[in-house]
Amino acid sequence: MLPKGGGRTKHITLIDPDKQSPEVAAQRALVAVECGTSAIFVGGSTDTGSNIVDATCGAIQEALELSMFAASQHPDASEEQWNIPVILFPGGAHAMSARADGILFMMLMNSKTRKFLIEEQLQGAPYIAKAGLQTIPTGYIVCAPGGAVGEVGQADLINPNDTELVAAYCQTAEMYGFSTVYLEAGSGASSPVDLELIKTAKSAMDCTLIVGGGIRVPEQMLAAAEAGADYIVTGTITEEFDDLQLLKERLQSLISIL
Ligand code: 1GP
Repeated sequence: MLPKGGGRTKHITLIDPDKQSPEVAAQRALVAVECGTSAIFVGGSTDTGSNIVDATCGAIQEALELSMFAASQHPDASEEQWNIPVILFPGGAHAMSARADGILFMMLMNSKTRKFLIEEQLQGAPYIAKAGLQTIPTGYIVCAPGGAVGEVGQADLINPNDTELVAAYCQTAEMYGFSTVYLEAGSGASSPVDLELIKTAKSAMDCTLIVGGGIRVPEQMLAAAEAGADYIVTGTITEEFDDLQLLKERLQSLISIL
């Protein structure tokens, strides 16, 4: 899950279950898939309970299955288009669902508290094992400006000139055996992750590199892709459109740039 795309950057849509009903989340996810997104992350807000996360994962999975079935009835349609993983992006051990396909099993590497370095993981691991969720071992690194996740996660933020530090974090992630590193500027950040940090991270390790936070326009997508992101996550823009046609146009303009 989340392999490097052979040089081509892919897009991931983040759905925060707290921001809409499960039905609307499913509609938004389908629009994102139509536009070419490669995976759906479900999570974000720190206080969302497992019941809402589970209902949202279930609604998205059902919608994807229905679309896949509908495509199978049309010779010109592609079933494979709807074969998209739903992956938990948990704010903690309280936000789980067995109806996801996998989970970003994250260490918030630059957190100053044990809670996000190891304690939430200890709480979540037995559930994950029982549910049989595929884990994606991920070094999660919060960069300036950091937003809510920086504050809640008590992150020692990575600043744009901290290139040696971000390289050391990436090397550490790789030495731990993590498959993936996620450079995060914070949801709704006023500016995305600094491009030098992305370039440095990319050249410091062989892990899959995810970048997200504050990416809103095609130019920012392109710049992050050229700097070396394997996957770019957007979340907030998906929440801004109640009109699905407008959402489609906005996401198409972003994803088609890749
Ligand atoms: C947040 O990186 C994601 O965890 C997406 O950020 O909501 O700013 O797109 P946005």
